[in-house]
Amino acid sequence: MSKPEEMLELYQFEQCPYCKKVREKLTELQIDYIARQVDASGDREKVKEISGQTGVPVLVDPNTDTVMPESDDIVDYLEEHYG
Ligand SMILES: N[C@@H](CCC(=O)N[C@@H](CS)C(=O)NCC(=O)O)C(=O)O
Repeated sequence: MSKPEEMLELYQFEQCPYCKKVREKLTELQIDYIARQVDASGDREKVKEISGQTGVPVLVDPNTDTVMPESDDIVDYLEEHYG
């Protein structure tokens, strides 16, 4: 399948193991993305606003109007759309 036309965004923080899983899948698929850095224990207002919950990772794909939490769902989504 083709690469995304518009850049994906990943709300995440470096030490989060679930975020790492998604970063590794993005790298494996050679997909460029914008990392939106979230405080490990701080303000999650933006994450809540866009996804309706406070957990990260959250993937935003403007190509399909998708906003998705849950690392396993994100990995499956990336495989399906860009794998
Ligand atoms: N089941 C989720 C777990 C994600 C998760 O627990 N993320 C932590 C950071 S490592 C978090 O954001 N916790 C705060 C919260 O859920 O509000 C996934 O696989 O993405």
